[in-house]
Order: sequence, then structure tokens, then C-alpha cells
Amino acid sequence: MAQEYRNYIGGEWRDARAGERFEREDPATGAITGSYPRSRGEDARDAVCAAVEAQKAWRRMPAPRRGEILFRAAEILVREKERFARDLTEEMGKVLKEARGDIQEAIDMTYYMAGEGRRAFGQTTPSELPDKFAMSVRAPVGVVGCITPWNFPMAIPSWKIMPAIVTGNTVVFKPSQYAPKSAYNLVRALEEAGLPGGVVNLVFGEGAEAGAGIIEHPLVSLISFTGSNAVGKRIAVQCAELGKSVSLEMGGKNAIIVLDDADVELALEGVIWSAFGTTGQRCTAASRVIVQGGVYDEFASKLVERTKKLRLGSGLDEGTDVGPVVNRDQLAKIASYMPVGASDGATLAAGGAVAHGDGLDRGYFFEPTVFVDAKPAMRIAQEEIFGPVTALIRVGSLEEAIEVNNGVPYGLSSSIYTRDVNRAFKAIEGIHTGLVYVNAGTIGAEVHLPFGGTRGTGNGHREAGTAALDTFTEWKTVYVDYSGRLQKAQIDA
Ligand code: UN1
Repeated sequence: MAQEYRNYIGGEWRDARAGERFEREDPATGAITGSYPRSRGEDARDAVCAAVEAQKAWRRMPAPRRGEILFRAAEILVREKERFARDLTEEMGKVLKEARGDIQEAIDMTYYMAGEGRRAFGQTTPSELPDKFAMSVRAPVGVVGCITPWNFPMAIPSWKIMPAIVTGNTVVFKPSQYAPKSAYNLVRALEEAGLPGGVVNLVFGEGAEAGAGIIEHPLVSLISFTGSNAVGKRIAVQCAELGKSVSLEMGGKNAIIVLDDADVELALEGVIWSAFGTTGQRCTAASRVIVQGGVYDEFASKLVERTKKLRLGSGLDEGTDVGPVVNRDQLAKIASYMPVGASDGATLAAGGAVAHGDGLDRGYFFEPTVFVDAKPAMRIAQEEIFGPVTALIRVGSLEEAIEVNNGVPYGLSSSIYTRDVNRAFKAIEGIHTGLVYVNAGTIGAEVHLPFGGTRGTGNGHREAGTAALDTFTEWKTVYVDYSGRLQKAQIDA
């Protein structure tokens, strides 16, 4: 019998009203990892009501006290890091050392946002009139719906929940049905840390059911969503009609540029890590490599050779380089791009198929794949595949590399390998993505800097850093006139 988990609503662990459940399996073995409530709109509504009720006291609690609860939650995550990492690997497949990184990112964010309980700075500034004081303070937006994906099932929820609650909001959290245990672990840590009931409510289930119930509810002021571009756009349209704020993070088609003067060994390591880490299922994954002509052939042959040596297997096995993809649908989607790449004229140089043998048939494994001689406009070089697939594109110059880098519908992350500081800075200036790395891969964002992207990646918001506070708070501008008479701005000044 699979272990049964429950929703967390108003501080109580409860089943979905209709009593329905779904099971999650380990994508490496097919073993069932847990059973979860399949929540519907009515459960989402219960959760929103609990969040509305809890908001009254929570927004009045001094922010430093709220921060202390976060600090205690971070301590619990530290204590449980290894256990939570194993749970995470078992339910979504990434290798254990990356799962530890996922938990660590949540720990970092939780400590960081605990500190914001004593900062959350606003502005004070001189007034244009005498005997008048001008300042701005941050106020919570109210009830926030957090809808999160499976690829960073501990980190991404923490990017949303921690800044939301430290600034006085309450949350309804709907995690992906492909990584529910990590959501449970995170919420349990908050409960143990002493978070009052109703401040974070957890509703398991599917986007079209539980997620829709949160989005539609009139008392939810803000939706923070990370996931696909197609779903994000639909949510944005719906939120516009309902008059809600929405913060979207929706993927990428990120590139690493390798110039002729690059340290080739370093660039190779960066490409392997960025293209195949998390089995390529990162919105920051390097699914394009733009290589200058002088080094292209050497780079391509070394990359192909290294890619073929990567070992596939369960992420729990320390010898594994690349784990499974998350589910059967993703496996089929990735496989469907192989004939697309070939018929568009790219050459398949490594991988290219569902992996078999050595116990791999029980899970969803795809061979790490390299296409060479891809052209910038090909579908494999334009569309987010979200799997262990990368495409090499040959260019003649830095200027062409920048143009190719920018010529996609997304703008999340990018990277350039060069030893020339002038070229590095030209790239930093010319590249239109939210993140730019120099002599490092496209992944590895840190929690105290803004995270997000341009164009199809987002809608102008950033997560993490103090930018997150801008998403989860409203500015309240306060003028205090202590002159004792009517002073008219713009007129008496
Ligand atoms: C994502 O790919 O969805 O920088 C998030 C990184 C990680 C977060 C990635 N810290 O790749």
C-alpha cells in the first residue's frame, strides 16, 4: 500500500472532499512513491477561505517575527536535507547530488527571506513642502496562489512561498502532481517551524482542477506560476479578465556561445552540465551551443565523445550521470523531436533514442542527445524540448553569435566562453536575456539575485532577490503633513 498524504488546509491535514486520490511513481523504476488527494475546485475554495481567514492576523504579526518562523523552517530543511533529497530524486528523477542542490536552494531562499523580515526596505525621501514627511512601505497583496512545476520541486516553491509569507501574504500552494512529496516535505517543515494554520495551504492535484479553482477564486489577488509558455499565457489571459496580478516564469531556449579563444575544456564541462543536468529539464538548460568556426570541429567531436560516455540510471545510484525524464509524455515529446531535427537537416551525432537495457526499461530514459550542424531557424533550435537534447550551431563571429542567441522566442539564460574581456562585455551588452554567464554554463542562479527572463520567458517580473518582494507586495506611499495647515503639492511648492 502506498503511503497516503493529505492536503493541508487551515492547519489541518485533510482528504479531498470527493475522496479521490492519485498515485505518483518513481520515473526510474515505476515503483509507487505515494498517494495524494486529487483535489477539485471545492478543495481549492476551502483552501482560499482558510488563507483569507489567516491573513487577518498574519499581516499584523511584526515582520521580524514572521522572519523568525522562516529561520526555524530553514533549520529544519538543513536537518532533513538528505532525506528530502532522496524523496525528491525518487519522485522526479534528478540525480541525488542535484537533488541536494534543490533542497539547498530552498534552504538558501528561506534563510535569505527570513532576513527580509528585518529589511523589506521602502524609501524615505524629502518632501517638496516644509513640515511634511514622505515615505513608502511595502504592504502584502493578500492571498497568493502559487502554482509550481516538478523540475525544481523544493527550490521553486520556496522562491514563491518564502517572499510571499515573510511580507505578510497567505498562500494557497498547488504543486505539480509529478512532485507532490517535496511539496509535502516543505509544508511539513513550515508547520513544524510554528507557522500558524492557514498561512500556507497545500492542495494536491491537477492544474485543470485544483489549479483552476485557485486562479478563478475572486479572493486570490495574485497568481505566481512557473511552467510552460502555453499554460502561462492562458493563465495571464484569465487573470487579466479577473483583474488579478500574475507573475509568470515560462522556460527558455538558452544558448552557450563558445568563441575561438575559449578554454575548450572548460566550455565542454559547462555544456555537459548545462545541457544534461536535471536530464535537460531545466528552464535554464543549454539546448543550443553556438560555436565559432575556428573551434567548431574540435568542440563538436569532443562533445559527442563525452556525451556518449554519460551513464544513465536511477538518480539514487551515485554512479549515474543522467537520470530519467519525469514521465511517459515527456519521453514521447522528446522522442518526437528526433525526426524533426533530422528532416530539418541537422545531423544526429550522439544519442537520439529512448534508452533500453540495464534495467532502464522500467523507467523513462532518453539517451543524452547532440545534434550538430543545426541552423538557427530549425525547430530543434527554436522550441523548448525540455529533455537531454542540445543542438550545435556554427557561426563566424561574435556579432553573429549574439544575433543567433537573441533570435528565439524566449530570453531566460545565456552564456559565453571567451578569454577576451572586451568580447565578454560586448556579449553582456548585446544579449537580451534575464541571466548572462561568462565562462560558466547557463545554470546555477543564486537566490539573492533576480531570476527571470525577457520575451516568452516571463511577463516582466523577476523571482528571487529583492525583486521577489516587488512581486509579493504593493507599495503604500505615505505622506504625513505636520504643518497644521493646508499645504498644496505642486501649487504651494
Ligand atoms: C529552472 O530551471 O526551472 O539556475 C530553475 C538554475 C537553478 C534554478 C533553475 N538554480 O538552473
